[in-house]
Amino acid sequence: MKPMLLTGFEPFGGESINPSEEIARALNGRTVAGRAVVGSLLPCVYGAAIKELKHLMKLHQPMLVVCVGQAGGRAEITPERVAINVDDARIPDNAGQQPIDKPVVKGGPAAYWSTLPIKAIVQELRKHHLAAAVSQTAGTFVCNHVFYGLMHALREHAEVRGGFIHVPYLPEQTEGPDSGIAGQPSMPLAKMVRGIELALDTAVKYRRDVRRAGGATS
Ligand code: PCA
Repeated sequence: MKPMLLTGFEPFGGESINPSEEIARALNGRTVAGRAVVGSLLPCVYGAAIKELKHLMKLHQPMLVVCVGQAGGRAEITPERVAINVDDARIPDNAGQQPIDKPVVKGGPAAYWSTLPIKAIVQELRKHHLAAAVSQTAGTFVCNHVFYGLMHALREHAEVRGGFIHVPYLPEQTEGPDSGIAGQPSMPLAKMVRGIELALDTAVKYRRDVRRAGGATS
């Protein structure tokens, strides 16, 4: 049986920890919905992150790919609806690159939809008392870049579904006395791990998304 690929990112922007890395590490080797989870790490670097993702996809031949990243300031686990064809960095990436208004893929379509059942995921997470909402933008930094690169790579592989989920800060990032982000929303790691595990489970079980209003952030 083909595995599921779950990726997290290395820390960036001066942080020493990235919740998405911890989640990928925690779920690596687990079985979810009868499938093995391969948890792996991507560099927070334009170009290199997509290269590594493609390498992992070739190596593991997954039936599902879920990439996870940190979205500081959000309070919920947020499956992303759409990846857009633009790199526009607010801060330099971990290699010092700061592209402005560049396409992810020259000549590529403006956007790709997630092929994850995003509303079913939100519904399942809320059923388990986890804060979740659909997000309408993954930003224009490395997360959106990887999300677009993923969906572009999957465009001719309709049998492999994929998408991106952003998660909040961890409490230890926002609680330190020297934290420049004190007071920002956060979520304990155990809840995030459970949330992403449920998202993987839901993605396998729901071939089609549910149709429901609400659940979206503005
Ligand atoms: N979050 C960043 C990149 C890596 C990560 O975890 C983003 O939202 O683009």
